[in-house]
Amino acid sequence: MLPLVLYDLPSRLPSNSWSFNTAKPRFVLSYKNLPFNTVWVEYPDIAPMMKEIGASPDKRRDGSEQYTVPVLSDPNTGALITDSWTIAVYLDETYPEKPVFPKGSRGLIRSFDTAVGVLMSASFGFSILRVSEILNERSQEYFVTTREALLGEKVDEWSPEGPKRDAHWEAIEKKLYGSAKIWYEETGGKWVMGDTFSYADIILAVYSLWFKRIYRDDEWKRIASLHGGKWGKLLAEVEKECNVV
Ligand SMILES: N[C@@H](CCC(=O)N[C@@H](CS)C(=O)NCC(=O)O)C(=O)O
Repeated sequence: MLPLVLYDLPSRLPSNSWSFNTAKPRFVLSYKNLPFNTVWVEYPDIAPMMKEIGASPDKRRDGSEQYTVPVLSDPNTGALITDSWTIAVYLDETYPEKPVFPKGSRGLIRSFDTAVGVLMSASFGFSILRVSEILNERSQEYFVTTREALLGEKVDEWSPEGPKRDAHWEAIEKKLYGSAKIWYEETGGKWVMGDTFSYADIILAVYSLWFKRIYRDDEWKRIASLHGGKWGKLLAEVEKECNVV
């Protein structure tokens, strides 16, 4: 089998990868023991490179188009796929061993993916401030400029120390607490689907990974120790299940 190719965003971190969107296919590939290589793409290079390889743009909620990563290329089938969800579905259909969508669960997990994304945006200003600090220079410039335009605020107004950042922390702690309680305590099992591991667990774990990578050590410790240490433990358990080092 030829190795698949995952297009991902680099950073200054020793681990390089940091994005939750690209971590989703990374975890699925590892879970299924599929060999893959990574092509690292800086933000300003995403659109030109994706056009060059013939990848489709992602559709935004307002219908406009944007080139994004993750993109997955599979030389075994010739497939070239944009978007973390579409990639997960492709991988489960093409390589059905060790499914990440247990029978009948795909529709629900699709809604779960959207819901968790909305939930995690509670700390948006603070999180993207930290993202801007770990990117390489070219990506950093692109990221700050595009996000300043999106938010209508300068980078130093995104989440300055004080009441605004405190509110971001309060929001994220509240949302994470509720998530852990509902999604894990309700099922009574190890995973969102009880005893069955699924893509839903990957969806949650990649946010823990994101916090761990982009936040400072003391900030990650604060997240990891919430709700009996749920977020730290969840990441470790999903990494183990997915054979991610
Ligand atoms: N729906 C997409 C979202 C992907 C996405 O937003 N990717 C970001 C990186 S984490 C991106 O490529 N952004 C391009 C840009 O900001 O120009 C997915 O889940 O794959």
